[in-house]
Amino acid sequence: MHVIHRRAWELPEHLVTAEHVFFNRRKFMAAAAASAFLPGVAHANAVPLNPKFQDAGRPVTSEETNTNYNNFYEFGSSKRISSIAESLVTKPWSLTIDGEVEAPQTLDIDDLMKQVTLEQRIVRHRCVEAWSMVVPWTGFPLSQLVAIARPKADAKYLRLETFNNPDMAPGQKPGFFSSYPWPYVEGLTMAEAMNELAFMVTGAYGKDLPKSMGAPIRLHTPWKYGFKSIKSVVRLSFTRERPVSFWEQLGPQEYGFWANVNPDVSHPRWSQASEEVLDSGERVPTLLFNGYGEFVADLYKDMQNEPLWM
Ligand SMILES: Nc1nc2c(c(=O)[nH]1)N[C@H]1C(S)=C(S)[C@@H](COP(=O)(O)O)O[C@H]1N2
Ligand SMILES: [Mo]
Repeated sequence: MHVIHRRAWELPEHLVTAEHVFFNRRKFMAAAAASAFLPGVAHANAVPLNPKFQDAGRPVTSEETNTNYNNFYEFGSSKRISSIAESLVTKPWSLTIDGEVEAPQTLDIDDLMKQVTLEQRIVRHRCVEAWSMVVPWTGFPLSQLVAIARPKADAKYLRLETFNNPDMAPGQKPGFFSSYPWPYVEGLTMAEAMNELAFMVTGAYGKDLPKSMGAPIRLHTPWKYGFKSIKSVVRLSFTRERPVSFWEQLGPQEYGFWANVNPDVSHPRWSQASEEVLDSGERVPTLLFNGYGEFVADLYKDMQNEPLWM
């Protein structure tokens, strides 16, 4: 965002723009100047950057890299699924909320968007495959969606589910991946879901979320390996039983429920000690909880017998 500071009467727009448009533009420019904006990112409207997440300690990964290096198995196992993912139909889109709630409901995403407060966050994303990037998300804390869902006191877990439609996702066609247990499922404890780091993402780089990144709405849990960050969510179920996630069902020795980032606990087939930072050409040491321990370490302090790191 390039803001030119001039006095209002010096602005050439004043001469050519209708007064109400001029006024709105001034308001927008004031908002843009007041909140810290991402350099070089175009903003359709002024979504504030959460000051707690304005610096990920590494440069933001380029949009070009991020939209062309994705894990989205519904569209195949390649990282370059962005053009195939264009067949994902995101309008209309609704979220079904069920399980242990006061009243099950189906929420149209446009209605949901009117009920939440958007913010931007720049956060690190660490895939279990030992690569990472830094992403400027737009979205809202998952806790806001939980409040809308009104779970009952006996809800212990939140189970999230992706669409299942072989007509728009070739990976879901019978025989494409033998025995993959579609739809993609993930889960969190209620305490994790209420943690301020758990984020529902609706945009990236100041724009609507690209299909390859899980449009129109996906989860991001930056302290966990990337597979927890389920894309293109259609259903949230509040449960008493711990959900079994997609990768856990496929390979429970390799992918668990907790999946918290820990450099000292190797994946059975590779080390997690370091990661390749996409775009940078560098490998850096991986951080416990991906560096977000101040927000989440307390969640696990009485769980030493759980396999927290896979
Ligand atoms: N529905 C669905 N969600 C998914 C996946 C997937 O294959 N399907 N892959 C996961 C993995 S392994 C990672 S690393 C992230 C990748 O998100 P990105 O493509 O936006 O970087 O999405 C996660 N969410
Ligand atoms: Mo991943």
